[in-house]
Amino acid sequence: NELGVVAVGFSGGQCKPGVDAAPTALIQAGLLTQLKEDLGYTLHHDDKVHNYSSLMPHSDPSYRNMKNPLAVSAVTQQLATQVYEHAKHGRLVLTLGGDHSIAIGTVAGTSRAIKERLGREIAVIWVDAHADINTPETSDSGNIHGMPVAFLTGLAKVEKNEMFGWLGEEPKLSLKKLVYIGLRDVDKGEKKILREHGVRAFSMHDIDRYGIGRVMEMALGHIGTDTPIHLSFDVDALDPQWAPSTGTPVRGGLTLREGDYIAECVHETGSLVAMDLVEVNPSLEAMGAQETIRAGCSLVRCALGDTLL
Ligand code: DIR
Ligand code: MN
Ligand code: MN
Ligand code: MN
Repeated sequence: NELGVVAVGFSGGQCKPGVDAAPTALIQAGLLTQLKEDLGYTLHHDDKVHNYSSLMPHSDPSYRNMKNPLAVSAVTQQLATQVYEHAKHGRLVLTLGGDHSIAIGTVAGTSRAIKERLGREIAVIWVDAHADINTPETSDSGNIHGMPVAFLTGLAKVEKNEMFGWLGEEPKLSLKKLVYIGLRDVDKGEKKILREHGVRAFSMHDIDRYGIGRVMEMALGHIGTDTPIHLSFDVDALDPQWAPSTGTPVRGGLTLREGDYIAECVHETGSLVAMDLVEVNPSLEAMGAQETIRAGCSLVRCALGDTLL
């Protein structure tokens, strides 16, 4: 039971400071101790919260509408290597963000390691209120945390190495191996992309209609058994009642139990190879920060095998 942990204190994929403080807050709340002592993992962690300060460019003007493009590209390239190094040794990789732009690095890292180690393509379960599949051209905000899926699937055009060219021409993730759960705030351009490519997506409407139990059966059925799974969990998938301290809260979300259930079901597949927990921002909502941190810890414990009985 080997677990690689990467703590990423990075907020450059969006505009609100504070999301970089999440890894420290989650660790101080006892998350890593619980994984070690209660769940029996052997941890591989450098005991650092990485801020990649040495990679920060002196000047980083918007480009093709993207904000902080050089910083996000450089950080995610380095993070991809960190995640790859854990995954190639067969470790489950837990990345604590940070905003969701960091998934460009984490998914790229697991994708490469699993291809090399097992000759397999990974599937990604993206749990989020948002689809994060804007291209630089469809994005209204210019925030790269709304674009990671477009970069990973090759929908967003890459350029020179320092403008995400390091991702290469080959997509890191197939649109057929992507499943969304929890969507309720999807931009017009994103809806068009999801429709045109037939991406499997379970919105809150589907969860209301079928219940979370059936939705997880269908989501995992789409992926198929024995496919390595990367779970990318944006805490804003949860209703603000459970996770108020996040940059872009959207009402009408998952209950904490539904979030935990998703994580438990993914654990039960035995196919989980990596998990990201992103967008916890302890500096927003002084009142709700502790609740949000507790919710984040719970989601991670459930995905890593904590059970109710
Ligand atoms: C919006 C919001 N779709 C954007 N995205 C967020 O900026 O592209 N993702 N908040 O988590
Ligand atoms: Mn680390
Ligand atoms: Mn997200
Ligand atoms: Mn989101």
